[in-house]
Amino acid sequence: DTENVTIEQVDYEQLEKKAISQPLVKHIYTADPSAHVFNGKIYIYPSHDIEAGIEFNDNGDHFAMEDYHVISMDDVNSEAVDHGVALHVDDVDWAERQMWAPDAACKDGKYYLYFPAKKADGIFQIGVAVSDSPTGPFIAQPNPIKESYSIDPAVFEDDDGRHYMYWGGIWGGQLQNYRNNVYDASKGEPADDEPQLGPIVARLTDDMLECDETPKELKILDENGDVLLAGDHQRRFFEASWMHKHNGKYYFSYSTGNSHLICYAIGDNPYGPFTYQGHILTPVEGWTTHHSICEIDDKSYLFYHDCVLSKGVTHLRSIKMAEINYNDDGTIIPIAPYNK
Ligand code: FUB
Repeated sequence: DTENVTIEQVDYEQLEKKAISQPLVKHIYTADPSAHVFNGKIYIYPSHDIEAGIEFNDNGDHFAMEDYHVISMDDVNSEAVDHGVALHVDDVDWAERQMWAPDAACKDGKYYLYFPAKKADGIFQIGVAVSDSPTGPFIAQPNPIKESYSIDPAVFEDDDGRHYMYWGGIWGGQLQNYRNNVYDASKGEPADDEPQLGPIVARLTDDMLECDETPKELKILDENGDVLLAGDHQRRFFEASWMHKHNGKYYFSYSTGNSHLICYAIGDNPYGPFTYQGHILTPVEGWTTHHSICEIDDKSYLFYHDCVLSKGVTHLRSIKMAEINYNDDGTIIPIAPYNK
């Protein structure tokens, strides 16, 4: 657990040597990498971390990002190329601040960047911006996606070409202020012995710009078929939704937030229910952990981030990638980000 380790106690040179992978880019800080293969090339859509001089708090105000850069790689061993600013908050009519974890999708030759940001009233919503190129520049729609709220959109394309957006995050991500898609500031996290707040999913419209149905809460079940409890901090959903498919099964993965794990659950369709399986990544250096999983040339890769390059500054992160493997029963072999 990294929570109580202070910067002074960590030997970052040693940690860098022990890291199973190195930052993909070092000239800027990047986080929350959403990776895709579009037209045979790897594109990564990360957050672009900056130092805004805002003190750490549980709302995450110190994550004050202003724009997105797209990173591309010809293959898993090639250089990661930064394509510059793809979208800036100043060019999004409805958004005021905090451009958090994005994702992207491709349909019929157009590229869609999905991103959360706070409006002037301090409430997060999710927007979409469109481009003819996977690297942007992206032009934002004038309004956020109508039925969206909270943070961390992840857009999954199923084999039939339909796209689903998964989202949500508690604490700074504000999901605890919603019940049945309705905002209620008086609501908070459920009690420890009550069912957790699940992530949200909705199929997208054919034009990729809106939800095509009323958003639904995903159920993540324990080994007895019961929804994980809100007090089960080692397993409950916190933020960082991701969906991928492997051998016909649907894998929903996510961060447990304050216990710093990337976990996953398996289901039979995009809506679940999903049954908890275990963790994929043990804690990284830094408070947040956020990932994506992408199949590239018949191998599976975990894209993730840590704070080793910034020597533990929790809002100055660096994206990394590492191969992951499956057991014969479809479970994922977990990885640790640093060798002992
Ligand atoms: O990057 C800002 C926030 O930190 C993301 O939206 C969360 O998932 C966490 O990684």
